Amino acid sequence: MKTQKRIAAIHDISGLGKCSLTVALPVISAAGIECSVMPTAVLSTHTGGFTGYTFRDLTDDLLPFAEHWKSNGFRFDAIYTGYLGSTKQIDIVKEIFDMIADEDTLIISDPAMADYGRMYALFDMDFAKGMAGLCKKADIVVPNFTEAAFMLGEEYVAPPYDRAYVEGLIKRLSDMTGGDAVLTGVQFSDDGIGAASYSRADGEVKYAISDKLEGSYHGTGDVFASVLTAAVVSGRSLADATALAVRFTRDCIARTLADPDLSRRYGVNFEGGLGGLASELAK
Ligand code: PXL
Repeated sequence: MKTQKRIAAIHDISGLGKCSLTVALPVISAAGIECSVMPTAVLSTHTGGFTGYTFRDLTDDLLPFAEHWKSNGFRFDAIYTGYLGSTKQIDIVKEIFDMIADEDTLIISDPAMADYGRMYALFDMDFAKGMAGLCKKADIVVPNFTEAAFMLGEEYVAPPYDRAYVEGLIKRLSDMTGGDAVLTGVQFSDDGIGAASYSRADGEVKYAISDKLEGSYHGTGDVFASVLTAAVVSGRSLADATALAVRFTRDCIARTLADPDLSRRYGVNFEGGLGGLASELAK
């Protein structure tokens, strides 16, 4: 029996709408990995497409949370960060990396803050600068094209892309962070979508592209990054983990599209894929 791995997931918890911790926790658990959660904020729903949501900021709890974990001597195979509630939280989470990571802890950061050329509600460009600073402490970053461009101080470019742009962007990003990168939302044509991965050790950009299904769905970035994190911590290479995350996310969208209850489009049906993910990662 191998020692069970442990990941600390630092994200908000949005009560309804399937994103951040309500995705990271089940996905990582399905992979057989312990998921310790550090909630950055508690919301009634996520902020994309809902109005009137509650937002309980937990900034003041984060350091005491981490101090308690540290004083108990817990070690983490990985720390996985996502949506953070404020620029102040970014600085605190950087401090938490120094407190609870050891030299073998992998830091994976999804700078969840923007999409389609726009920052999410509640964030501005200073937040993007702060997030770039946090990503410099990560071993793997998982942005979409908007987040990558904003962290580099570049203009957002809408799809379709050519290889020269994708490979230039991912390498500039990796040079900025000093780590590996996975870029989501790669589209070379109207009928395919996927991700590019760049491992500095290989020095090569690899692609995983699937067929593009109709519509756009909230929370797919969180589903993707959670599966990628679980797969990397399970021992998959970055390129294999990226391919698995692309396939898993595509299948979540297919399941959601096949569901006549449109209200379920606040987040995708990832639950139906957890059994398959568990078997795949147990191999
Ligand atoms: O899926 C990213 C995300 C996570 N958490 C909250 C959000 C969003 C995107 O809008 O609002 C609270």
